[in-house]
Amino acid sequence: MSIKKFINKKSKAYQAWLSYEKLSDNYLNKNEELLSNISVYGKTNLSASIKEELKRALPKFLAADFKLNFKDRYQNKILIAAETEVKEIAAGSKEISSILNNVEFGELDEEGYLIKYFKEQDLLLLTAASDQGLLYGVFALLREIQQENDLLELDLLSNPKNNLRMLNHWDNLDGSIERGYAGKSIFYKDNQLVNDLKRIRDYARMLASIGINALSINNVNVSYQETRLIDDKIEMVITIADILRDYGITTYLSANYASPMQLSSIDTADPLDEKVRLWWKEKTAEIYDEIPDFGGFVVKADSEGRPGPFTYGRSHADGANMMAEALEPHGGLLIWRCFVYNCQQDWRDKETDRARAAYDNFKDLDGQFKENVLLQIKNGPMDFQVREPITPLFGAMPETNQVLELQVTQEYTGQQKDLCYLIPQWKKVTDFDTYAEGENTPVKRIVDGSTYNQKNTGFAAVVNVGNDQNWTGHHLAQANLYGYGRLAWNPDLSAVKITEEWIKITFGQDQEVMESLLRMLLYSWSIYEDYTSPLGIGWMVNPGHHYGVNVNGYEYSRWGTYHRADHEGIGVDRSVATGTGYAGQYFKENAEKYETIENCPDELLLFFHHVPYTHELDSGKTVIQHIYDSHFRGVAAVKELQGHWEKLEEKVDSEIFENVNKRLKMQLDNAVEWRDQVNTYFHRISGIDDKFDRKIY
Ligand code: GCV
Repeated sequence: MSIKKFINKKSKAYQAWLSYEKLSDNYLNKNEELLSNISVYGKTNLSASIKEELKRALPKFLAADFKLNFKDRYQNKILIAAETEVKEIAAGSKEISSILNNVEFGELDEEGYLIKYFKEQDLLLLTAASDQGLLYGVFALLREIQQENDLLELDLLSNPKNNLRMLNHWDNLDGSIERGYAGKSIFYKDNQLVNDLKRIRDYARMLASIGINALSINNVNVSYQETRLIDDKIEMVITIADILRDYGITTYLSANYASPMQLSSIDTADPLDEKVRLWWKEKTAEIYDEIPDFGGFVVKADSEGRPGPFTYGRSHADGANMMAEALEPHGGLLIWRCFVYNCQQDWRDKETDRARAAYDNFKDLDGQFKENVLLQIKNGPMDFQVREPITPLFGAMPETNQVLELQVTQEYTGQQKDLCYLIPQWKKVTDFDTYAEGENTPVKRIVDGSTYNQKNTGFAAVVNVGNDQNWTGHHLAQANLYGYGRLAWNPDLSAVKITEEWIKITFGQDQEVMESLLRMLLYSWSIYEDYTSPLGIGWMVNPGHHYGVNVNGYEYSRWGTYHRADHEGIGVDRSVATGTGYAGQYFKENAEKYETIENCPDELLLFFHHVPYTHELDSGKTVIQHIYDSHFRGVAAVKELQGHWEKLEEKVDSEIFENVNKRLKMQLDNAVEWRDQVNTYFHRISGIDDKFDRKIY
C-alpha cells in the first residue's frame, strides 16, 4: 500500500517564488494607497486569473486582514487594462485621454506589456495588446513589488524575444518521470490523472509568472499508455489543457511516431503511405475537436530505440512533414527533435563520432521542412553534459525553424542533490557566436527567429519538477526553473540580474542572504565541473541512472572507453586533420578555434583533442595536475557552500534551511567520492604524482 504524500500548500517551499511576503513598513508607507486602489478590466478566463492572482498577492503584501475590492471602473491609481479597453476608458475620461499620447501601444507585441507611472495623473498604467500580455504584466508588476522597487519610477516595456517558450515533461502515465528528481508526476498516477488538480493550477501560475506559454505533458519516449493520450485517454489531456489555458499555456503532446500501428490495424508507419497520412489527419482533427487550441506534437524519432521514418528508408523531413501536414489546417506545430544518434556505433572507425550525429543527420535537409515544423536541438552535440561545446547545427540551416533545447532537470548535473545552478551555463549557450552570418550571430539570435526572419522558433527545456512539496527536490533548484523562464523571455538578461531577482522574491531583502546565495548559485556550476568533468571530458558517471562517479561508466563503451585515456594521455580527437572531423562542422572561425590544440580553449580541450598528461595548459599547469587540483578544489568549495548556507540558518524558512542543508551534505559525500575515484584512476594510469603530494587513494 502506498503512503499518501502530505503536501503543505501553505509552506514557503511549496509557494516557491510566489509566496508574496508582507512588505517592509517603509515601502508600505510609500505605496499602500496606490496598491489599495486598483481597477482591473477584462472579462476573459485570463482576466479571471489576473484578478485571482492580485487577490492572492495584495492582501499578503499589505497586511493579513486587508480585503481587496476591485473596481471595474477606472479609479485613478493603478489601472490594469488591455489597449482596446484603455482607449474606451479614455473616451470618457479626460485624465486617461491625456496620457494616451505617451503610451507606446505600437511597440507592444501580442504577448508584451507596458507598466508605466504617470506623475501628473498619479496613475500607474499596466497595459498590453492582449489579456495574455496583461497576465505577464501583472506577474511582472508583482515581481517589482516583491523586490520593493520604486513603483513611481516604473517605465517598463517588455516583449518576449522568443515566440515559443516551452517546457517538456518527461512524465509517464504511471506517475514515474524519466530523469525526474523531485518525486512523482504532478499530472499522473496509476495511468489516471492525479486527484490534486489544484496543484496543476498552482504549477500553471508559476509557469505564467515566468512567461512560459507552451507545455508538452508526457515523455518523449512514448510507450503504449502515453500513446493512448491521443485516443481513448484524451479526456486527461482535455482536463489539463483546460487548466493551463487559464494561464495562457498551450498544451502539446509527445507523440509516438508509430501511433497508427499501435492504435489501429494499419501495419506501417511509412510517412509516404496514404493510409498513414490519412490516419494522422483524422486523428489530429479529432484532437482539435476536443481541444481547439491544442499546440501540436513533439516527436523523438529514430533515436535510442524509438520508431521513425528510417525504418521505411524515408528521411526526417518525410516523417516530420507528414505529421505537420495533419496539424497545418488547425494551426498546430510539429516539433521534431534532433537528438538522433546511433548509440551502438563502432567508433573504432575514425570518423564515427556521436557528437557529429545531429549535424550529419539534419544539415542537408535544410529547406525541406514545412513552415510549421520546428527542429528542437539540444544545446550540446552529446547530451546535456556539464561542459560541452555548442551544437554546430545552430545557424547551419537558414531555411529551417530552430528551437534550442536545454535540460532544467539535472540529469548529468547533480540530480537536484548537488547544487548546480545552470543559468551561467545557458548564458554561454545563448551568447555563443555561431558566425553563421558573420561575426555577431549568437545562438539567441538564431532561435529567436531574428537572423532568418522566422516566427516558429524559440526555447524548449526538460523541466525539473515533481510532486515533492518544494517542486524541485533541492529547494535551490527552483532557481533553475525560474531562470529558464526568464531567459526564454529575454536571453539578454544577465545571470546576475536573474539570480538577484529570484533571491529577492524567494527570500526577501536581507543583504547577507543575497550575498551568500548569489555566491553559492553563481559558482555552483563551476564547482560541480571541478569535481566531475575536467576540461570538457564528461560522461564519467554511473551507467543507467547517471548519478555519481564511474570513470568508465559510459554506457556505450563496447568499442572502448569514452575518454580514450591510456597511460600517456586522455581526450577525444575531434579535429579534421587527425580525428573524427567534428570540429569541421562549425563555421570557419569556430572550426579553426577548435581544430588545433593551441587554439582550443582549455575548458574544452579534452572534448576536442587527445593530449599527453604532461601537456601544459594556459594556466601553466599540466593536464594531470589540473585534474588533481580541480578535484581537490571542488571538494573544498563544497565545504564553503556549506559554510555560506549554515550562516543563513536564522534568516531563511526552517523547512527550506533543512532541505538545502541535507542536500549539501549529500553533495559533499558525492564530491569526495568523485575526487578520490577520478584522482586515483588517473594517478594509476598516468603514473604521475601530485605535485603537492596530497593523499590520493
Ligand atoms: C527521454 C538522454 C536521457 C534519456 C532521454 C534522452 C532524450 O539520453 O538519458 O533518458 O530520453 O536523453 O533526450 O531523448
